[in-house]
Amino acid sequence: MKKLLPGFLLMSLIPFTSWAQQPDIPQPLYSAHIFTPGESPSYLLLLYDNDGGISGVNSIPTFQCNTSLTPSVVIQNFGSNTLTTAVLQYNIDGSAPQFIEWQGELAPFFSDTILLPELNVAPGTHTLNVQVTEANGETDENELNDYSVQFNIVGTSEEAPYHENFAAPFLPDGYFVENKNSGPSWMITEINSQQNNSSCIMMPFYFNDSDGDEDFLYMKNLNLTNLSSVFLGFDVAYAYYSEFYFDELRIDASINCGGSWEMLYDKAKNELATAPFTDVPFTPEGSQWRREWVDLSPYAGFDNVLIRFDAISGHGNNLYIDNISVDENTSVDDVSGRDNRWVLCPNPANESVQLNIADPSYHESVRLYDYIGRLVMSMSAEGKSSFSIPLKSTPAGTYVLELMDRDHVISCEKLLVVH
Ligand SMILES: [Ca+2]
Ligand SMILES: [Ca+2]
Ligand SMILES: [Ca+2]
Repeated sequence: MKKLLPGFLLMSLIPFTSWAQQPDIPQPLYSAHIFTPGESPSYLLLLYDNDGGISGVNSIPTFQCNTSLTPSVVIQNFGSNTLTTAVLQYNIDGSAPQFIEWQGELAPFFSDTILLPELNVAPGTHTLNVQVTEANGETDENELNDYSVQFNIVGTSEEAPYHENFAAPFLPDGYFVENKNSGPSWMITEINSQQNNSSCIMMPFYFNDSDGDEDFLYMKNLNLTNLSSVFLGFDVAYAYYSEFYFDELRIDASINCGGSWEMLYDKAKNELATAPFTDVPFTPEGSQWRREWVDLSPYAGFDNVLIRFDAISGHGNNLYIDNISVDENTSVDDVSGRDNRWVLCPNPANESVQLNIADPSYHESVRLYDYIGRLVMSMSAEGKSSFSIPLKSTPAGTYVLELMDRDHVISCEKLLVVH
């Protein structure tokens, strides 16, 4: 029988005002909400005499490499009667349900933890659904406190060289998105201006008004044992919204399945932008793409390398990524068919490096980036077939030299600076 919670209990248990001020907290009337690990639902009303619910699922990371997991679920009494028996039903992705009978003694709002049997799941994105079907021997009528949590199993790593141009209208196998607030996030979209095919991946920052929100795009995990030097390449297109509303893109890598991450790339605002800022949703023209290179050489030889794109929202404007490559060389021939004729000498270099360009007629500039993608130097290459770049004041390390025409990267080379 439905009833309203007495006012004093409502006020003592539920921070109504704080809930109303925090729209990111899952609201109690949305049964369709899918939780991510660590997120907890909130419940406001004791509407039923006998009502068991699930208030949390533990030991389900957002992703893991192991294909078996042993979650525990938190059963909570949302009814006004003491809960002494309950039947839990659970399944993965809507498959045949399994049942667990629970016995105990829970006063209203008290909870207990139940360990589920080991679950074995195939690589991919999955949803674990847990619900209480019976409470105190009666059918549990309140489904709003059932629980679903999404997780990802990382499969066997794919051997590099690796290329992905997002030709299909859905995320490629082995990719997944971590979006804690369930807002607008990484998605496949179509941009007519893009080369190869019109599909690419987009982070709709324009529509994400949650400042500081992080959305992760995980690439297919890769086996780099056959490569001695490795570069991650990708096309990017981005415009920010205004002087005060701009976003950030980071790239991290992990060799222990996400146990720890190293940041390899970090750009925002002008460094990230490929087009002038605009206050309408940004869609790139063909000339508004730029090829980026990230040195993955420290990861050469590892057999399970996980790479993620970390989109940090500043409520700016849309970001696009396409034509991801993980390969030994940085020639863009692989992805765009452009010419690549230049020589760096010496390499490694100490005081300077000499550039010899076969056809100087359509090259405009050379840019030098450091290991995490920060622009170190930019100089004109217009009409020059040979020139020298001074490196005396450039710290020793790994760099990337880009040869540009007016809008595009023509070619990239890895440059080692030693002193
Ligand atoms: Ca229930
Ligand atoms: Ca594409
Ligand atoms: Ca988000």
